[in-house]
Amino acid sequence: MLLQCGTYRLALDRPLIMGVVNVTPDSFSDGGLHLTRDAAIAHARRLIDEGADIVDIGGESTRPGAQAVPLDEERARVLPVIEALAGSGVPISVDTRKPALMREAIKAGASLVNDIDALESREALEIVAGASVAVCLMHKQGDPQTMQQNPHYDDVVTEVRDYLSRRLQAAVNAGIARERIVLDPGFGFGKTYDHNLALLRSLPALAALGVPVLAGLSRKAMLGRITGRPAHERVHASVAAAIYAAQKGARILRVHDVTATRDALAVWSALAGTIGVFSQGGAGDRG
Ligand code: HH2
Repeated sequence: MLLQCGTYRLALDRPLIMGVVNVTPDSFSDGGLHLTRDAAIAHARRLIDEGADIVDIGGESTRPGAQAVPLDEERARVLPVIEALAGSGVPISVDTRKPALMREAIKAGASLVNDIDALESREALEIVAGASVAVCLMHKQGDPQTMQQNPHYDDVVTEVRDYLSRRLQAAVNAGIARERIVLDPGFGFGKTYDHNLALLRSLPALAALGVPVLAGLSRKAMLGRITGRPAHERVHASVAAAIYAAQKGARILRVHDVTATRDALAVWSALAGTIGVFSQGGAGDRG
C-alpha cells in the first residue's frame, strides 16, 4: 500500500509516524509550548530527527470546549512554519478545517491536508481535488465546542465506518485518487470512552475500506481515564495504544512522542516477525 502525498510516495508496509506540532496557546497536552514560529520550527525539526515520517502542523486546538480561531490568527501561526519546513525531507501536513488556509498551506509546501471536517465543505473538496496533496478524512460527531456533552450512536462502529465510506466516495467522485486518501475514526471527537474503545477494537473494519487508516490516540482523555494520569504524563499509555492500533491495522500513528513510539514500533515489528517464525515451529522448538 502506498500514499501519494504531493511529490512524496510513502510506502505503508510499516506503520508511519505522524509527529504533532501544535502552534497554539491552548492545545490539550502541549498548548503554549511551541507558540512562536521559531519554537514550532525547532520542535518540528526535533520530531523529524527523532524519526517522524510526516509532521502535522496545527494552529487551532480542537479539544472539547475549544474556541474557534479566526483565519488571520491561524494563518499567522501555521504558514511561516510550513514555509520553513517544506523541503525538510518529510511531507508536511496542515491540520485545518478552513479552505482558505488549505489553499495557502498547499502553496507554501504542505503535502497533506488533515481535515477534521472530512472535506464536507465543497470548497475544501475542490481545493484538495485540484492539488496533488494527500488528505486525511476524519469522523467527528458535533463540533469541538459541544461534541463531548452527549455523544450518542446506536452502533458506533457501523456509523463511523459508513460515514467514512461515504466521505471516501465523495472524495473519489471529486477526482481525488484513492492513493491520496487516509481515513480516521477521530478518537475523542464526539465519542465517549466506550465509543473510543469499540472503535479501536474494530479498526480492522475501517481498514477493510481499502485505504490507510490513521489513529490519533496520543495523550487523549481515554488514556487518562485508564491510567489516572494528566495529559503530559500519558506517554507510556500513548505508546501502548499506538502499538495496539498498529496491530489492528492502523498505517499512520499521529503522536506527540516520536522517539518513544518509534522504539516501541521497532521492537513490536521485530517481535511480530519473530513470532511468525516461532509459530511455525514444531513441538520442542526452543526459539
Ligand atoms: N486529534 C487532534 C487534532 N487533530 N487530526 C486527526 N486526523 N486525528 C486526530 O485524532 C486528531 C487530529 C487532537 O489532538 P491535538 O492536536 O494534540 O490537540 P488540540 O486539538 O488540542 O490541539
